[in-house]
Amino acid sequence: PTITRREDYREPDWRVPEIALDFDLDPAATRVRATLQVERNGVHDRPLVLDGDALVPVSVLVDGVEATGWSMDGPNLVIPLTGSAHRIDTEVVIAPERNTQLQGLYASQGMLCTQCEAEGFRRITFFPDRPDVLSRYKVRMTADKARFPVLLANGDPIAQGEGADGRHWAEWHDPFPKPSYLFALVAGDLVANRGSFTTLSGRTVELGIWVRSPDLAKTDHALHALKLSMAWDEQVYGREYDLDVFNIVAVDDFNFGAMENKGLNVFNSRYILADPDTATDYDYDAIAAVVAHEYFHNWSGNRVTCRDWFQLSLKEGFTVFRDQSFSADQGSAAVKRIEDVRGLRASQFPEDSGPLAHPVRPDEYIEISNFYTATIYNKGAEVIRMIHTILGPDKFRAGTDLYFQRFDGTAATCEDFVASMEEASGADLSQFRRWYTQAGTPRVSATLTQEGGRARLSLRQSVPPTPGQPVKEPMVLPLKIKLFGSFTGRAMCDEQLMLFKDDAAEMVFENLSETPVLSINRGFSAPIIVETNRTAADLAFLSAHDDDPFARYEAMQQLMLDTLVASVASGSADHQPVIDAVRNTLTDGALDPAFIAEAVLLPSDSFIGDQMAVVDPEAIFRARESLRRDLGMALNAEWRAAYDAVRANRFEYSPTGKGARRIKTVALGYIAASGAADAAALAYAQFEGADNMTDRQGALTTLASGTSPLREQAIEAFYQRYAGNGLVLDKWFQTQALSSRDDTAQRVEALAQHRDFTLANPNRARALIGAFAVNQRAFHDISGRGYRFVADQLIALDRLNPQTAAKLIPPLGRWKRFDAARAARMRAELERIVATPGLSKDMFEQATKSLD
Ligand code: B3K
Ligand code: ZN
Repeated sequence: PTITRREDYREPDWRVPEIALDFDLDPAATRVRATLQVERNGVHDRPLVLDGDALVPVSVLVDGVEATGWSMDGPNLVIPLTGSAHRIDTEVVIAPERNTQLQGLYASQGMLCTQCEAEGFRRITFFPDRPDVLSRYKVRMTADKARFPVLLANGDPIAQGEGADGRHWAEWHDPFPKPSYLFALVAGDLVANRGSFTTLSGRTVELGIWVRSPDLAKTDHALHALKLSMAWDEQVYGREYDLDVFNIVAVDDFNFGAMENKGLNVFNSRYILADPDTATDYDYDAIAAVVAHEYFHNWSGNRVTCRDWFQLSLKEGFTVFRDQSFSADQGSAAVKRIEDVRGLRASQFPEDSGPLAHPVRPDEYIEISNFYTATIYNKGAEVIRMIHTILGPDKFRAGTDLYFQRFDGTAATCEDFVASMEEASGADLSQFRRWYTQAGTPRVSATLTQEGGRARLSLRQSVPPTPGQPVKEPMVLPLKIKLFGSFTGRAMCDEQLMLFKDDAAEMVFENLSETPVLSINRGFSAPIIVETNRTAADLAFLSAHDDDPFARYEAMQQLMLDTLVASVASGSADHQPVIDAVRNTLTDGALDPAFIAEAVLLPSDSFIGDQMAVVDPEAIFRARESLRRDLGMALNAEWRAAYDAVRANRFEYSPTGKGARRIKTVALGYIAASGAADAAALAYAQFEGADNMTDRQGALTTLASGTSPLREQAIEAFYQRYAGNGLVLDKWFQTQALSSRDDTAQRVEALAQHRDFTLANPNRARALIGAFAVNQRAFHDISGRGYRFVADQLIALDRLNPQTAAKLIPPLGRWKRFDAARAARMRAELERIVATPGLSKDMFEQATKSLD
């Protein structure tokens, strides 16, 4: 397979200012006629090359005349042209119902829909399918009126009418030039939850959330989130919506979360549909965040798009930062930051330390779909957040204003963004740009020493080698730092923002009247790993006294981690400091319950593993369970008090309601961990009596890892209650795949044979296989059966849907982190995948890189 390199970027040979598309829609055979106005870009004699993927031209016309000189170069259509501007007409026939890749035009549950990013448009029609070719689109769709009464596309509806034989048609025009990856159409039997929004300048926008009619009652939350997002982008970024309509369609079969097509977002239904009985608080929050994310792309992605796919983080990192800020403003900013950092550590840190590590702006790829990663999205968001921290909110806003104004209607680069930030603020970000080029998570060691009234903070940084980048330069690390007096608990200075730019640095604090304790990287101001010389007592102190909630959480996590790592190393550890710290937090009436619930959770098995030279999944599991049991027993009364305080709450979707449900299930988990005789009955009562999915799934999760006979009863009752609800069945599969029981691998193998299991639906595949592969204990069973099972499934999935299959490779690629026996078995499965005949280039790239 060929490698695409950033340094090879060239402007397009031909521009396409206008395109008209005419679809004769039918699931078995859709006729696509395209009319392109093409213009030669610069002086050259190269032919027009139109990307195609599995397309066969039915006809090709140049300036209205049947063309003869065209040829195929592999999948692409090559048309020699003599003039500087021409009209090109092509016609192809495609089969949406046979499209199992879910890329291009495909069928899902009776509707037809599209997904074009990154390179799906070429599966619909011949076109220069690259983001720096911007065109105005006119779309006409004709379809059977009974099967497809609703016909939607980008932009504004222009006309509609009846045709012959029960068919009807509609025309949509999008006045904003856009790249092909933002094209979308949807045809189906859909109903809309309608709303409207009045913009900053007083224009009215008609909003519609389109679903199949039984789902209509589950769309209010998404519609509400859309209105909040539109208002937030006006207030915080001064960005106004620009079309008269904004539509969102929910689709059951979708490769990822959602897609920001201009004026017509298409969503995985899991990020639209919610009611208390079927969606958890986590789902409600994720829906609001994804609705916001896709809406925010209208400016950061659509009005200003990417020049090439190496610039992907230009729109994704920035837009994730925007959606994170939006969510932080809707509820507890501290809890949101904790969740985002936990996500970064769970997905991006392992990526950055493994075989698939790549910079935020990569240098090369085989398959661009493999680069929609936690590094591009989440580390990219951290990079934007650091710019925000360094510049401050006002200069940051001046920078985004300049960026949007200067690059509106164009395809821009990460460099354009950073340069706008520099120009608007006067800051020098030259060294900061290394965040775009160097992969790997920086490590900082911070040592605080005291002599009399003076303390000295010594810092050292290093960036580990990553594939293709053996040697690294020092990074710019914005570190928020503060000292607290260990006796009075008082702050000993204001928070300092230090820009740490060299291999080593020192900071001196004078006139100290008591022993200081170091609070560093407050708010997770830099996405790095910090090692300090703080003692268990220091960490316990900070977990109770730091005035930055994130730093409090972090101190508790570090205390827990240090305890667990010691326990794994030596078979046991003193649990008392953790027990005392958890008691303090749990019983601190001044704290937000949602924060408490996050702070008292132990680090995950895999995060503990990430701290170790060689991951020992069984020892980690034992150490963690032992600490959970001791916490459960020692604080039995406190957990029960916390539980009883909220036990009788009725469902209410509010920050208070969410906090109460969170602490409730966390407390239930600890009561179960203590081995209390009544724990399973308590969990079953919560399961049965729940008036919402958060409580019900929380109880099911607790039961699923236990040994009570009530476990099977709950699993069966859950299945019966939600039979036919795909999104809830996903939870059913996932909860079992995440169980910490000894027999999880067998169970998951059996579930793969269940009549409701299918690889054809990406949500279902991820719910079982994706979840199992991150269940550290079960997946890494020493027998190797977990590896074999996942490899078998991925080989089968690759034949249907390469994009979704390739996304599930990374857990197998972590072999270097494990003992020789496990590593050999993991490698053997990767080798088996690579040797599979007909493997997609998506899987080939992920699996071969994972073997290095
Ligand atoms: N831009 C899309 C992601 C497309 C993924 C293509 N493999 C959704 C988003 O990030 O908003
Ligand atoms: Zn995005």
